[in-house]
Amino acid sequence: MSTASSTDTLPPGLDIKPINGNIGAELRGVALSGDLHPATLKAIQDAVYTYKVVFVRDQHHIDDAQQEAFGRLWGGLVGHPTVPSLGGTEAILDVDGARGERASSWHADITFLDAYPSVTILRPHVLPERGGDTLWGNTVAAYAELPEPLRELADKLWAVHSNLYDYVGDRGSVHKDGLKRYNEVFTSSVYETEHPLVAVHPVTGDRTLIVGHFLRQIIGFGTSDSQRLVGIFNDHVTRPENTVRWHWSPGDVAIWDNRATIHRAVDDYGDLPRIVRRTTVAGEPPVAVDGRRSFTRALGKKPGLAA
Ligand SMILES: O=C(O)CCC(=O)C(=O)O
Ligand SMILES: [Fe+2]
Repeated sequence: MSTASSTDTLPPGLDIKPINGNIGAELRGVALSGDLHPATLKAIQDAVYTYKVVFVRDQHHIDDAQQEAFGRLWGGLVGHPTVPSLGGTEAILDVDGARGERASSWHADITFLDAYPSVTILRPHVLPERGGDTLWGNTVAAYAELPEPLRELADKLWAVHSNLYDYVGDRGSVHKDGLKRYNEVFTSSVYETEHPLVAVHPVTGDRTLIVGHFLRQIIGFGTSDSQRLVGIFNDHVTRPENTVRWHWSPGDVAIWDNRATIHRAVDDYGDLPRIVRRTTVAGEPPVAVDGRRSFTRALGKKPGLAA
């Protein structure tokens, strides 16, 4: 893993422990807030861009307002374009398993928009007694390990991302009703965006794959060729060597680079309650290796739904 940060220049008390060889680190010795010393914020940001997802334990003092205040240190907050923010917050998305919001297929957040979020901050609000872990995969490491001819092909490809995706996927039927209701809100406006398959990360300069469940089709390919090709790239991101799995405890906060990862929750908690709260930071349209930028090419109300 490339190291953008060096542990010898860390502010006193701050400690970064990588979790494995390719993704994830635990940050110790910091109390997150909206009022961090610039050197501390810089060290956290370097850690996120280096390890792609960073976990901070024992942040019991973080409530919705504090989570948003910490998020604002990274740039403007952005809410979800179709799902209302939690009451009383500017941009917190409440993800409630009881409403069918299980987030259990691989995705990066809101890639159906061109300027999709740069960074996501997530904390558990209600945790099940067992299960409900979250996994992240490193899309930079996945690109880097591809055979060169495949990297050259990937560099040239563009894909359509949409919020009108196969939301049931290969999931069981237990939460079908909640999922259906949620999907009606989720797709009340439909977005279609063209992204390069490979973008140059605006902070690290690394090449990264833009994949995940909002990717509908590689442009210029038929459906089955597109699916098989995307499968090859996805498999590199989600193989165990490029992933980290986090088992949540109360007080945890996860911060991830949404432009260098995909993630999913593990839907193994049945009817036990599980709610997580998410804050997303504004991003900018990705840039392909040839300098072209992503763009949202269609946006409309879903037919048959009230405005
Ligand atoms: O529930 C989780 O662990 C992940 C939720 C998620 O994907 C999100 O909030 O973006
Ligand atoms: Fe997500």
